[in-house]
Amino acid sequence: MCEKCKGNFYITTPIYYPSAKLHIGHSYCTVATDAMARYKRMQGYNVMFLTGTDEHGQKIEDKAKEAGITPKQFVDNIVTGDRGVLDLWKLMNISYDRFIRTTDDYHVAAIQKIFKKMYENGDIYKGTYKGKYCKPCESFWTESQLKDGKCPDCGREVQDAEEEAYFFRLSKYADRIQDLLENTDYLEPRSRVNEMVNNFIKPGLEDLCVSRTSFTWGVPVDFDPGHVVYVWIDALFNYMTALGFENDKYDDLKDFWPADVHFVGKEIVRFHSIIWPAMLMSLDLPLPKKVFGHGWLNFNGEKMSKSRGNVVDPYVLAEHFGVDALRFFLLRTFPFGSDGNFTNEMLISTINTDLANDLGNLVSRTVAMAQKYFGEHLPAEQLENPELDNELVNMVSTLRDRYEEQMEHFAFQNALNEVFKVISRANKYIDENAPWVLAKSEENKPRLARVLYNLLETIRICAGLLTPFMPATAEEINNRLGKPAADWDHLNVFGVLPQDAAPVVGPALFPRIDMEKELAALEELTAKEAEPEEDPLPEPLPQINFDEFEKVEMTVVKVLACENVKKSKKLLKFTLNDGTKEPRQILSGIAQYYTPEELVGKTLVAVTNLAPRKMMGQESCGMLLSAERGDKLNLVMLDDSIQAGSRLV
Ligand code: ME8
Repeated sequence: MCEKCKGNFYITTPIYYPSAKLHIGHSYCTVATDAMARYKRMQGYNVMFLTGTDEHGQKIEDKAKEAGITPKQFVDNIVTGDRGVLDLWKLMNISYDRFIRTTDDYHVAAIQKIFKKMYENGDIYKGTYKGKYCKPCESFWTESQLKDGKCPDCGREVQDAEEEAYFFRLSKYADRIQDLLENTDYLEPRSRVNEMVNNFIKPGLEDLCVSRTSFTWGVPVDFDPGHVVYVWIDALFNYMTALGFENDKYDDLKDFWPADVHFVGKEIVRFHSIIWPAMLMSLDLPLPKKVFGHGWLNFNGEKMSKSRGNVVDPYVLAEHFGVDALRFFLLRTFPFGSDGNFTNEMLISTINTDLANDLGNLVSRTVAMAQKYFGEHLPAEQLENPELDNELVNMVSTLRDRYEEQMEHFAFQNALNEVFKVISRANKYIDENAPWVLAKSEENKPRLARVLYNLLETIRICAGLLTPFMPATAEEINNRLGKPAADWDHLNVFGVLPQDAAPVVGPALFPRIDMEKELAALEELTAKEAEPEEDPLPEPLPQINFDEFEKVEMTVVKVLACENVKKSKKLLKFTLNDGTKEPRQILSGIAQYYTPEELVGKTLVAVTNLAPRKMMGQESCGMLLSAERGDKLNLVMLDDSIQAGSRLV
């Protein structure tokens, strides 16, 4: 630890599961962690801010297979690829100190050692797993934990699972965990403690299945080939391997473990407040000082997810509104411990009200007046008026303390409320003192200078305290004030700016946004960005040999006539030219995809040696080829230049 430092501070975000690109909900926790890390650095702490990606598990293996690439290629794409996780954190100005990928060699080797240690101390044993498994959540559940027979976390279907597996003696630690949760400040907010104790501990903690044999994309159990380590053991220990636990890559455990706080979303509080401390207890390791379970952001009242197509893409929003505005909005609008509902209207109105009107105007009005009335710099001769000044000056000099009190409790919203109360008060101070009236007489110039000085000092301190939330904006404001001292020790002292301050005018920090126009533009963009959930691929068919393939006669046909079949919603009746003299009749169940009129004259492909069959009393001699997945269907159509009767080979 450095001489001047107040101490070490270790803070983490959950490591992201790169099964799809991140949405704004994912950025929420990382922005909050970044604000806390920057705040602690500003206070003088030696901070370690860890984030990363959690890259193993069946879901990733499945998705990679579907995409026809290896799991490593799949995760590389999402983590290091264009507009991937690393790009996003860069864009969002996330000041992490370390980034861990659970596929990193040092981590994999460390997990193997950790698993073996728990096996050797008897806390991991071999048994048979029978239960339920939620694939998307990578979670095992007992029958009693299911909600209406479905996964209690995501509400989706679970599968029966039975296999030889290793178990962790979670049950052994039930009493110690209950004591930890109920009698210490380990888990916050407090409401999450009751949830954990009542829903998971009191019904009885069962031993946890900690290995799988049904897929391979995980950390192999080195003493039992075929088993891979349960992804949550692999993931949770990242917080320690990234500091050098069971590896030589880093040597930071002595400085940073135990962690000061793990920020995690509410749905993974269970892993961090029950499984994580139990495993640490098993290895006799110090427990993290705190886990803070933040709420979830919904979007327009619905759960946010890429697959549901209602995604709020952080790239789109950040590029559109600016990174600082987005970061600010996330922490200003929603209390960190509770759920929130994200809407684009709220985002725009927060930018307009807080940033354009209150903060932006305060800065631009003050700086513009200083320049207009005094030119390059304020005069040193200034006249105080305690009656008019004291309220503002007192409010500003004590702001840091009120802000600190809120930040220490991770109450970002309240901390920002304190800053914005001062900003509003300062705007009112302008109206009360009416600088434009003072400017009319030479005699009032010293008073005018003091009014502007007080405003500039207010801005200096507010901008300093906004640094963790809007680092680039705070720096820009500080530049406009002439770069006065804005470090922590100067943020509770009024009068740091030299009397003859020389502020410089700049463009509007946050131009007002036209709500209607922006909403329309955003809708268009987010619709483009949304990735609707893909329909599952059909099961592959057994292999056939070439002779079998050659038996299928596929012929080019031209549509001579087409009509709906009476009393059938699905069937279209085609009269086709198949190159022979006789027209061929085929019935096809595609009426919901095409109107008869649009198909007349088209060149299609038919299987022409299929045995005829009757449909709705009419004969169908063959089958038209089409491509189908989910609820989409396209007839196979060829260029009209090809003759009817040509054979597909
Ligand atoms: O859970 N609002 O990864 P993950 C707020 N790999 N937070 C949200 C959110 C939303 N709409 N959607 C997701 C994992 N999050 C594990 C963590 S840690 C050892 C392993 C949050 O990518 C979510 O709550 O599914 C979680 O904290 C984080 O994003 C990462 O989610």
